[in-house]
Amino acid sequence: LPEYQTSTETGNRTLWVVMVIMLVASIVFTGMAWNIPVSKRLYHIVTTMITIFATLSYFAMAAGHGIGYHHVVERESHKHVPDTTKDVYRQVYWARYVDWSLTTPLLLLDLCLLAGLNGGNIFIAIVADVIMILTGLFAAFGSEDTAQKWGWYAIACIAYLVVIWQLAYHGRATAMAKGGKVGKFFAAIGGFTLVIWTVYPIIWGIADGSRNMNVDQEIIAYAVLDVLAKPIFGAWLLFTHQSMPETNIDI
Ligand code: RET
Repeated sequence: LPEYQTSTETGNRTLWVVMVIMLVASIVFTGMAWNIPVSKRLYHIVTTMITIFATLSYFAMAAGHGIGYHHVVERESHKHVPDTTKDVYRQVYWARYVDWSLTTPLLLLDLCLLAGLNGGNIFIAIVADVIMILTGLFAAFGSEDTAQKWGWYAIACIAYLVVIWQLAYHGRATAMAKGGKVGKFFAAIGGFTLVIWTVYPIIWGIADGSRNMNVDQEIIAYAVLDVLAKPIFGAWLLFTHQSMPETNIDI
């Protein structure tokens, strides 16, 4: 008999709660944008788009859309009889990957603008980030074979290292060059981002990768991370920007 790994009421309620948090953040960030001149709103616009995309993606997932089933054949060993196999179907929320492929480049754009990175470095960071998310999607769905799955995962991790290199090395240098205040703020919010983002592949490995976490636990883990990475990150960036003119940007 096949085994179905699906979310329950707990996971579903969590998805609705996060959707409301993302919606409230979008409204608050929009209100903040209205209070400053149009020419100075780039951080606000980018950040609001991030939470709007997240609102839509959480709405889809909570409503039961954007979900697929990943089929795996698990081998079961027995003591005195030959091994048998079991078909496992696990819910995978592909809506997340649609969300991440749009919102993680925008989050990086916020950080790149803050750091004052040049166009070339910004472009490398964003393209590497998109490669990370899409190869992560292949890891989640593309293959039933474990070795291939972890192969895609490894490629995604290499792309992630490229992102980190652009931000932590080049970004930190240009942020420091903008002066101590911006340098310190970039180090703080960039360090926060690095820690939060690095937990995503860990959760993925435990949940989707090795199925040691059930679907509800996975939803809750990503919910906490998403709230930190989007509304909390965004509020920190926008409030600091308003009180620190050195973070102003020319574009
Ligand atoms: C995957 C799996 C493959 C390996 C790696 C991953 C990294 C994902 C990251 C996601 C960040 C998401 C954010 C969402 C916004 O709220 C795709 C999980 C490295 C870093 C910040």
